[in-house]
Amino acid sequence: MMKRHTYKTKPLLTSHLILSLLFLFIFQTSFGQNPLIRDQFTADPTARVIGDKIFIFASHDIKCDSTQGRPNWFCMEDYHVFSSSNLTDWEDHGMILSQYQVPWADSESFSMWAPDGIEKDGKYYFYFPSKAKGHHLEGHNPEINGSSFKIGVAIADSPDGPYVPEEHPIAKVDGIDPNVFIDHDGQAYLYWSQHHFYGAKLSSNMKELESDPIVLSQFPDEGLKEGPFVFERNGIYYMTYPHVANNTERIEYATADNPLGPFTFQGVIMDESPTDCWTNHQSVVNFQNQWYFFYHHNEYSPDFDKNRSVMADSLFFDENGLIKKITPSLRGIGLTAANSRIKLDRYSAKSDEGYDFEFIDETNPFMGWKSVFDKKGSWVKYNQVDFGDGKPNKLQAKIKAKDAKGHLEFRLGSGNGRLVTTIDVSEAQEWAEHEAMIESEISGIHDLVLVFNGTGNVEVDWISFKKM
Ligand code: FUB
Repeated sequence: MMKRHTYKTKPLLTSHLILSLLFLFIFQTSFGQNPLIRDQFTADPTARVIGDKIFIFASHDIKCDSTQGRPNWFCMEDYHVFSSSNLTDWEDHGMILSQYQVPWADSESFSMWAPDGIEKDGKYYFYFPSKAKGHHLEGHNPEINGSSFKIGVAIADSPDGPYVPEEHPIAKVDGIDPNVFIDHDGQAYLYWSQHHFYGAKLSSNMKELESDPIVLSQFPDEGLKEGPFVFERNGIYYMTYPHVANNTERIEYATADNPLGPFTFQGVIMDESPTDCWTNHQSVVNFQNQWYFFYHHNEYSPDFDKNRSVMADSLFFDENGLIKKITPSLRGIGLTAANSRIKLDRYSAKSDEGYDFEFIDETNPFMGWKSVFDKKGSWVKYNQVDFGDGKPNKLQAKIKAKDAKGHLEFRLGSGNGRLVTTIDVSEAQEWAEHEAMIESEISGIHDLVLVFNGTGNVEVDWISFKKM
């Protein structure tokens, strides 16, 4: 029979305060799990592999005041780029382009919508839509002067900029959501949306069209579609896109044997958001032999769906090259280091009853979430924790358990997996860091399960494994 390791827990002494502050400093840039970026709103992600890193070129939602942009609408004045070498720790390279720097853009329109960034011959090309100067003037007729949205390009020597925008938008391109695909022969294609999907060859300078735009055929006429993103795998060209087939955008895809189609509808990659985020916007990338799907959701802004956050999950193909449908997860991608602050509220699975997660501070969603257990036997599972050869001997956990009795059980694998240690919650009346000894050796990568074996209500902010 398995030995039960029960330790009376104690709040950490002030001598540990310095260590705690040190951990805070070390881990505040550790942004694994979903959402990937945890200190600002981000949307419309295009993920690209550049060198040995993955970069995200994203939109940047902000909260506008009444003098900025259109009330209760998207408010987007600039772009940031992010990168990671392990899918867990994301670096914000800062602002790379703003509406105030683009000569042709209306710098009061806050309409820097979904962008794309791509490398060609050692240069970096950043494509972005914005409303053009004069779009709101009386006499502007979209039928004659074209859409109020144009698409421009800015160029840099490094993926994180500085990017220098071209003087004028790309000629013959009216619309939003640019996407560039470069085929094996080096030919680049530009795609965008304006009621329909359009595509054209880009000239080798990547700044102008080489062929006239064509309307890409075989896409639904009913329901808004936008956000085209094309990639190639095994000779099949995949066009992925958000489409409002029913109420809000779901992500669909079609395939072709030519970058400009004709495309054949294949299916749905991600269903509509169950929580009414009206938009979604995707990209697909292969990084270190695994395919990933990047998208967005209003995770930090449940009451306003124009403040979104970038998410990512693994993507898989079947043997015929069809994409398997993805259910959005909170756990997301990448390994989580056992000695980081593991947020179980970004779980892989949970019990049907007795477990939920809530914002730590409703007034500041970027503080993140906490796990809440209120039923004996309730549990939460968190996959892919990397212990390396660390062999931790202590578990730390920040918990609060007002008037609760019983234990939190920490197990590896599944619900009845190997018991690592337990924490007695009966003395955790207020938020405090508690610790418990670990006697058995743990190394390698494990899934983790936390089970509440008690009564009352227990809240968990984070847990962490330490060697001390
Ligand atoms: O982010 C603004 C717009 O919302 C994008 O351009 C669309 O694709 C949708 O995500």
